[in-house]
Amino acid sequence: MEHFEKGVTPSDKELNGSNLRVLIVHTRWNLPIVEALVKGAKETMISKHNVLAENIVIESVPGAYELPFAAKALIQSAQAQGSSASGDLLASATDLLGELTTSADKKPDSPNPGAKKAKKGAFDAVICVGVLIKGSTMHFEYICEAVSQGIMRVGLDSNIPVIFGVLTCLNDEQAHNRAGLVPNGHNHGEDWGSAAVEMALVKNRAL
Ligand code: DLZ
Repeated sequence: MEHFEKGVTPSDKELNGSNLRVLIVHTRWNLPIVEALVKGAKETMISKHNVLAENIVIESVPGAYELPFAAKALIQSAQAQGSSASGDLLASATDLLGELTTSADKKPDSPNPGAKKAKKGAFDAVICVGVLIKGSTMHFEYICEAVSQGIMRVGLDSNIPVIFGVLTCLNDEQAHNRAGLVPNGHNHGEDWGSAAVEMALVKNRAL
């Protein structure tokens, strides 16, 4: 048998996200690990897929159980605001992980008149990011089940791709490994960033 490399094989298509607007909703439970995953997703979308930093909106919720509701509410309000002037509210939503905002993100307008501008209105994709770590009770099982079903439902009901960026780990070590926080670890946030761009392009029939 050929050598088997576990994980996702990158798409052979060009994943150009320069015209996409993406929402990342993340938990504040297990925040240091979540921050690494959000950073991985954000930086991959910007550096690998040309998503504009100003077209990535980041919001937070307490825990993973809240992710589906928040994703749905934010998708709906962005759609309702559409391209109207009130769209500025979400377009300028604060980056709740301030340290993830680079100085380039903060430039109000590009001096280059041909440069792409920040999009307003509906999101093309959403990434829900969280880290569930099994404890000694059944809480983990209930939350995992509810969150995975909820995230799937939000995507199918809203017709916006919602990426399942939730680690469901048996211990801290697994979580650190999958957030790329240990040597030879892999940051799954990077895969989620690529998945969001790919699925947004599928949804927009741009692939
Ligand atoms: C309660 C709880 C527990 C035990 N563990 C986690 C976890 O590992 N990761 C996470 O994101 N959230 C956890 N929560 C919080 C729930 O997701 C939720 O925020 C609360 O039950 C309130 O609805």
